[in-house]
Amino acid sequence: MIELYYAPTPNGWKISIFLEEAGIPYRLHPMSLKQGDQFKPDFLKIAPNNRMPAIVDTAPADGGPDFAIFESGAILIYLAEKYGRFLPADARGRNTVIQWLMWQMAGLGPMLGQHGHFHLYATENIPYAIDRYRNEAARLYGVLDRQLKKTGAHVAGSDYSIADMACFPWVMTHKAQGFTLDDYPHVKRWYADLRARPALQKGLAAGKLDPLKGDGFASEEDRRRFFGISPQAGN
Ligand SMILES: N[C@@H](CCC(=O)N[C@@H](CS)C(=O)NCC(=O)O)C(=O)O
Repeated sequence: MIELYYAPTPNGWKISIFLEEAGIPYRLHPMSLKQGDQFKPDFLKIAPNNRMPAIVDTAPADGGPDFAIFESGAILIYLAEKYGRFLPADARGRNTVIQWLMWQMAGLGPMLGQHGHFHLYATENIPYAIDRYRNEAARLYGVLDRQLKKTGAHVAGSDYSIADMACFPWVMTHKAQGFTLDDYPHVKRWYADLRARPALQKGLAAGKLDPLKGDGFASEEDRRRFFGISPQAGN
């Protein structure tokens, strides 16, 4: 069984989308990030970076003990390899998917994450930070648009892959972040194609509550810690 430690955010959705697309049974362990579940000692044994998503595979292919994995990109590669889905077996195809997965993990996700923070959540308006991350996010949208123009289909080529599953949930934030896909017509076409997939929609529906909305912070200290304004565990 795949035990999924999860909150409904872009990084969490990557994994619920994969599991639904591949039709793999899993047990959801909903986490409240605002209440600090990511800092609980039992979770840190699975995910030492105190961030979700994380999984525990209780039936690893080698027949060994339970195997815990953190970092959404590593989880996607592990699941793709274990179940032989959404990652080509040939070296070129596989490496192309991994290039775009790494691009998402190191670029698109973190830059949209920072832009989202300064644009939507920061209590202080800091134009320097907003502009810096907005410009970089716009550049990355341009890179993705040119790639999708080239492939004419999916992020890493003709086949749907874990690179699409990693990028899609972050592109979902475009409206809230003040981007329009009209500026990126190839991203717009790809986004609509993926949005129509029933399994992807099921992945997005997992554990509906949005942990970044509502009044879920127990205290101002929790809010400051969540957004990295106060030191966190391990600092
Ligand atoms: N690089 C990590 C990022 C994970 C991450 O930032 N998760 C966020 C939610 S999207 C989190 O758990 N935040 C909790 C916190 O900031 O305390 C991954 O892709 O798994």
